[in-house]
Amino acid sequence: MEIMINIKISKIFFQMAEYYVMKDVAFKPQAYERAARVIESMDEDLEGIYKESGIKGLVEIEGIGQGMAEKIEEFIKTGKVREYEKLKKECPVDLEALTAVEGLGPKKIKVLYENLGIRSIKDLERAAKIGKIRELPHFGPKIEENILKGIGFAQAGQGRFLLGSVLPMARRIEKKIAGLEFVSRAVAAGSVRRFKETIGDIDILTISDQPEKVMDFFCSMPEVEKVTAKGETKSAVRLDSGINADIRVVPEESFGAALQYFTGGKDHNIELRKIAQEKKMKLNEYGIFRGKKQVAGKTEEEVYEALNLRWMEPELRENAGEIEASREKKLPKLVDLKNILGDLQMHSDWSDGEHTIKEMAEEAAEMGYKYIALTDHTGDLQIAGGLDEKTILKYFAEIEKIDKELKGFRILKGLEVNIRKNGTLDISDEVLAKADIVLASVHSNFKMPREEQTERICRAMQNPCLDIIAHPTGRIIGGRPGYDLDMEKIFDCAKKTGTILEINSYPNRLDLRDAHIRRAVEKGLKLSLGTDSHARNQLRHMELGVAQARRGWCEKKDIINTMDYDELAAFLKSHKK
Ligand code: DGT
Ligand code: CA
Ligand code: CA
Ligand code: ZN
Repeated sequence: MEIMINIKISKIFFQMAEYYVMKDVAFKPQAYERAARVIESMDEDLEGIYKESGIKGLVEIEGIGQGMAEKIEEFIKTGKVREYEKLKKECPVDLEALTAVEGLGPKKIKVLYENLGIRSIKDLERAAKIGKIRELPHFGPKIEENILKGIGFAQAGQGRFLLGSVLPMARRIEKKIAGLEFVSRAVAAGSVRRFKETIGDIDILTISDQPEKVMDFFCSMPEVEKVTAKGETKSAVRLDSGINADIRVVPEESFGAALQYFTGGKDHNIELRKIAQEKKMKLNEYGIFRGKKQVAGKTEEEVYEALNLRWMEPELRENAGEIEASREKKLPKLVDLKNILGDLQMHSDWSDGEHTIKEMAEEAAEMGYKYIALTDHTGDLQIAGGLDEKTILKYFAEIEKIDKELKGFRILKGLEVNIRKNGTLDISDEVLAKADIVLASVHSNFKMPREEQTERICRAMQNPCLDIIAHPTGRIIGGRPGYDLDMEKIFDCAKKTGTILEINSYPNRLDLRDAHIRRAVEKGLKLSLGTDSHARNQLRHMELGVAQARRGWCEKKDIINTMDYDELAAFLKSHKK
């Protein structure tokens, strides 16, 4: 569950922290950042707390003082925080755009503004291209080069939204509209239905015999910020979260064809249209036609069948071999969320998580899982409260204790250890041998040359205690590209050593990405799913990882968390070669 108001307020507080850094104000940046983090990972609705117990209730939240609580109240009442608006107005630079460039924080941006007058991405790009940035103290040619790379990346992500934030909105709208008495169906089609990792806009499709009423309802939903077009059967709006949504009402006899068409992807549709033409038929959003006669269109299944194809899951529709596979009856039987029996990456308050081991376990048990792995950070990673070897033993003892208390539910003693620059792990084999499951990942030295970075990870995989490489490429969607890796080599090395690769389900990671997953499956590798949760509400992100796995053509057998506990425990003892 994502709570929209919490997300909005935490975003405002994060930005206020940055503005205060720019203004050289002491303490406030830390205070606002801390509050923003707490709010971001809360699973209670701030508005609910406020309605129930007012400012007093808000002040009780860790990290929220009186002043902060008043700003939350102001936002709930007016939709605005005046101090934030004022800061934004006073700040001469486009902080939001500039901080989106990897490696640029408010402190660096301040230096860039004061020395070179950089206010926007355009200014930044110009200065980097003519070599002005390398001359600044503490910058240098390497940072300049990274800024140029970062700009390209930040712009590529512009105007797109994470699936993880769009999905709850799309579903809420879908549900509201489907619930209207004059609507018989409402479905979010487009990239939302294909579960793409980022979404351009939301495309809602409905069946109704009173389209004008649907348009009125849609355009006056409370989350609509602006109506950009309102027609008889089609409308488009901008939502207050910044994303566009459009809606179409179609007749029942065309619904399947419309759903197929507006689900896309575009390249998949173009191929289908070619097939229709070869068969002397015409395919469009109203149906398949031979001359003037509609031969299919009411359901998606009949549209595909009219083309001698089998219906296929939306996640496959990217014109990446699925049409051939469908014709030859070789479509994969995709893994499903209900096949997942446990979550294999999460953090507790023993390192940088918000909740206790017990709270995480109880939440997971409530979700219907049979087991989880607790995988707190270790050693070198001081900022994330990494555990040293002595503390790890206590942490394991605590896990064992809680494991005994919970009936019908198991907790694996796990760790997420750091892969050092030379490919060794930051915890000794002696301690790792006491764990049930060991994840390892790169959390430092992101910018090593390809060969060295690849070698570093391959070397780590040689360690017999290491089970899983977590978030293998390190990319952050809209944040930074992954480490420079030779993925073929990584896959070969994983195969040779029997190492599992993770599909990290955190909304801005989704790492491995779909194309990598597909290749890993082709190579016969085993994959694991982990949410990388740092709070219990984040366990729900599993759905995003499963969607990514499906986009990578994963079947149940490819994912180790589909095994039951005993099978998995035995597998973890024997998979390394
Ligand atoms: P997005 O919104 O950028 O995340 O991606 P989509 O796939 O939702 O794309 P969108 O919203 O532009 O269009 C929705 C669907 O409509 C798309 O998946 C396929 C269909 N579509 C759009 N443009 C074309 C086109 O030029 N040709 C065909 N055959 N289909 C199209
Ligand atoms: Ca779309
Ligand atoms: Ca669209
Ligand atoms: Zn990590």
